[in-house]
Amino acid sequence: SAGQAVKVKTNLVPTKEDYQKVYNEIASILEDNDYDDGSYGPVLVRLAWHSSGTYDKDTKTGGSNYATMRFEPEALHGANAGLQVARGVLEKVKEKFPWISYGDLWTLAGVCAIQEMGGPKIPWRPGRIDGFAKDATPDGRLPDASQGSDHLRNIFYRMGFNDQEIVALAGAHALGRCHPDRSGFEGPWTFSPITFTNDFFNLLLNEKWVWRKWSGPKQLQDKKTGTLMMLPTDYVLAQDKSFKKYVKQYAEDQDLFFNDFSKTFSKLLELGVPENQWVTPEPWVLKNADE
Ligand code: ZEM
Repeated sequence: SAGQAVKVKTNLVPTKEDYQKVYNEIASILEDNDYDDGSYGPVLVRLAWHSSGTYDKDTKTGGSNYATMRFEPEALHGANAGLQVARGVLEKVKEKFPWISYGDLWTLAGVCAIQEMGGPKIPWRPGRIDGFAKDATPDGRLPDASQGSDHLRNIFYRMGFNDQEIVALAGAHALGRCHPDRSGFEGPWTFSPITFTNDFFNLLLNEKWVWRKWSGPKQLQDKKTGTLMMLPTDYVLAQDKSFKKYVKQYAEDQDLFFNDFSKTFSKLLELGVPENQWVTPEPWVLKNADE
């Protein structure tokens, strides 16, 4: 009758359940037997990291908020070579869930990939908004694998991390591989590149590493099989006294590594997002697809 309000389900603000649906959709597209080691997981972790690792704590610029890697020139920054693959597979998810921002989608994909590949739960929350090309940061904010410990500290201290956090994050190199047509480097770090483990630290400490003789960029290979690799920046973690302390701890204690990685990766993904944008005061823990 006249004057009576009609109740319409509006659902303007997506809920935790809505994001769980996106998570589940990402989980369902991870596997592809024709790609690399059979999973997009590693390259999705790298996308989440590169979209966040541009943060500078002094100017409060960069980070995952605006997903500026969608635009040139950031898409063409040397460090981001190959990440069009990750952005491409996530376009299919974006089509099904057009309401999610790119920054939320890319970071959620990193969380999903870690969890689905056997890693720890990564607390995550939505709130990033899409920005513009003008929000992009200059080239050179991500680490250069050919350099040493001073460079690593300069880059990661700028984001607000300490030595322990640098080592914890570097443990992500248990996953995936280097591609000659992306970075110039070649090969995987571990024998199980689509399972999240502390093997990066075990191998770094316990294998004998020798410089590879080849025409490509300087990298190390394991003396025993010659099939595994370490970047110069990985190798310094076992040389530098302060870094090495944590490498040892994480090699000995998988739970400690999983815990510290979870905290630090979660922190990385939140860099540069203004506090008032978060839709929840505390990050959520999303369920694995098989839970
Ligand atoms: Zn990586 N990383 N990374 N990294 N990374 C590569 C691949 C992957 C460095 C680096 O130069 C490279 C972190 C830190 C650092 C992953 C995750 C994380 C590659 C190979 C290089 C060269 C790219 C290629 O050719 O495809 C350097 C110097 C780092 C400083 C410490 C952090 C932090 C990460 C996440 C927390 C992952 C998962 C890969 C594998 C990607 C793939 O496609 O398999």
